[in-house]
Amino acid sequence: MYEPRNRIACRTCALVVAGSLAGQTLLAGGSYTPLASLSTARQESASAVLRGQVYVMGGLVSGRTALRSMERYDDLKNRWDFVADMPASRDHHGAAVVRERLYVIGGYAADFQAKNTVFEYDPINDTWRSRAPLPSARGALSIVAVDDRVYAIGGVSAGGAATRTVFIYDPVADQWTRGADMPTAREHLTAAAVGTDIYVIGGRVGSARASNERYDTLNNAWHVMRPMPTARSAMATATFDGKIYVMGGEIPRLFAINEVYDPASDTWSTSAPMPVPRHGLGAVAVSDGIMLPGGGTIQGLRPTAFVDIFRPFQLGDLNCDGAFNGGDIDPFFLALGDPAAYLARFPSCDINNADMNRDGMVNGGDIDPFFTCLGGGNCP
Ligand SMILES: [Ca+2]
Ligand SMILES: [Ca+2]
Repeated sequence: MYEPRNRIACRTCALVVAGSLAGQTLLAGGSYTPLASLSTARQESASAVLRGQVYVMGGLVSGRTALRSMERYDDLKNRWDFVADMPASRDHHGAAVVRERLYVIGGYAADFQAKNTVFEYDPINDTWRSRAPLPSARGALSIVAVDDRVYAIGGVSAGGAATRTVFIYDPVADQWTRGADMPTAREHLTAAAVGTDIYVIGGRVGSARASNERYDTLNNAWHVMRPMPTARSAMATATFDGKIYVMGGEIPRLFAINEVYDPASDTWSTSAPMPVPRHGLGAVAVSDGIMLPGGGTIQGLRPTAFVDIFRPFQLGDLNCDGAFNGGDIDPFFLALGDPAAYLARFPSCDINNADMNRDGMVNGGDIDPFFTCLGGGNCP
């Protein structure tokens, strides 16, 4: 969900830029920078931002071993610290934050059976407690928070069937209600919020799905949107600057692809592919990009501790260093005056970042908006 309180302070950017530009992988449409690895390799874990810090909890470390542990990212020291274990091991669960509490919902235990548990984490006291359970057990589901409610969407039932259900949790009342069923049953699906809408993307029922369905939380209504170009499941999905990035995944193979959905136009585009393809990984929007902890590095099971951050290119960033500043002036004029020379000099950058007035053309009309934004005025 794109919301300032869910995004960590920009201390990470300084650290990333100063510390590891040499390790950055620049590709058309964005860049990926490795961060400190998790203490424990894990896939099918969950992740969330709580009080400005990224947490990763649970997941599979081997075929039959689910984890109880939770790690918290220290963005000043670029390291992960263990905090209190969850009450029980979980994998294929989901997590979301409401009112500065973390909720870990559903998932499997080592028996690979879906659970109905709800665990609440208090970051001040580093303690967990159980809350009202899901009305029905679910694993490989999606969990998203919107307006102080937690939405548990789809996933596998205790009987192993893919579901269409929406369960809605009110943490204050500690009560669950049921929302309208989504059009397409799915598990290993992903979801992300933009405003008060939740977009539920991909997943599988045997084979992978390309479905993109929008749940309007205000009206409890579903709308079928333009499908994702590449059917996949178990992707990393997060909202950044109003767009939804859908990265990696599996079925029918391991994917590196990064497809971007723009809810404003109901269109898809392609951004930079992942240099380290994974599925069953975390995805958390932070101040300067989307952090991607862990995941499986082959289709099936091979968990990694690897973590990187994807930073979409931004308008005005013509040298694609992740920042818009005076260093972009010369590349901007090169892009305007000699696009071929620009592309030759900056082969991994996106010339469309010079389209400052977003009219689909890079030309003189972009000069005033460029300098207005650079000078601290209105930016597109
Ligand atoms: Ca720049
Ligand atoms: Ca333009």
